[in-house]
Amino acid sequence: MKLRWSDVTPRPAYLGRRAFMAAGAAMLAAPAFGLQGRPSPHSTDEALNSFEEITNYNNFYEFGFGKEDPARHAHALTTDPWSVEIDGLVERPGSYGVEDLAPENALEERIYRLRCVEAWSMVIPWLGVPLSGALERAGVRSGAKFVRFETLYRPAEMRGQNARLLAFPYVEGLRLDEAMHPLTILATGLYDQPMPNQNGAPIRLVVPWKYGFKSIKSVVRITLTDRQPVSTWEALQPREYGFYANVNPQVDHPRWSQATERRIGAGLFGGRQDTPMFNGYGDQVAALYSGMDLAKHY
Ligand SMILES: Nc1nc2c(c(=O)[nH]1)N[C@H]1C(S)=C(S)[C@@H](COP(=O)(O)O)O[C@H]1N2
Ligand SMILES: [Mo]
Repeated sequence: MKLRWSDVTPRPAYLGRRAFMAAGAAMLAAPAFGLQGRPSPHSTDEALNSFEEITNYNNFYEFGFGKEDPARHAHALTTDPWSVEIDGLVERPGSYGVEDLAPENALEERIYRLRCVEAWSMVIPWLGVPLSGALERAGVRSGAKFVRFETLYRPAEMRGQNARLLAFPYVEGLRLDEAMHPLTILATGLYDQPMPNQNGAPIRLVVPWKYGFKSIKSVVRITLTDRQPVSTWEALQPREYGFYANVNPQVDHPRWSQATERRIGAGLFGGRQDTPMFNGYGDQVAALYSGMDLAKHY
């Protein structure tokens, strides 16, 4: 299956997006934004969420709790200049530019399901590159077993950081084999456009078989390490947000079921659907966890 969003987006949604863009400063730039990802066999052909949905219903606690807060406040974030520090167990530690890690001419379109631990979901046409390539640029040293990611800490521009809604900076982590898996990407855009601030500009992680909170936004540091990182949500409540956080309909969150999800935009009453194991990516990723008790390591 090799599809691009323009092949699979229903016409009304596409027109909706054009109208949306025409309303903004981007008028002439619509075709000229120039970001075009190569189609990927990893893309789903499920119906896409609209650009409006993807950019107006967000979790990004650096800008507040509410789903509309990121759209309202993330414009305050300066995303250029930006650099990502890669350190720890690497051959070439240092400061990497977004363009070094995810060159425009290498971008792929990855249409992925996103399943939030809160039991809602979307389908998003990301633009990005495999994280593995970026890590290879820095040269992973033997002994590295995990990758730790950190989001920008800049309370002057990220108003939720002053409110201390979480222990900032936001931190996430992956096992090295999860980080090197071909489905794991660094995304720099969506719908053929540079990443909107509320979705984690200018560069964020996307790990489609895990709950959304693993897909850390606005990354400024990537550290290769021999120790399992403690992620922000895990530190807050380890019984609710484990390190692995693989989507698993059989392991309920202590406060709600994970068996089903509400697909955003699918309608107020008809929108619930079953959640598949590993968010539907089991064929590709189940082998990473063979022999592990997924009810214990959630
Ligand atoms: N830095 C940072 N990254 C974050 C979050 C956050 O609050 N801060 N929220 C996470 C959660 S809970 C989800 S569901 C996804 C949402 O991504 P989206 O808003 O692009 O759909 O981002 C994740 N990445
Ligand atoms: Mo989430």
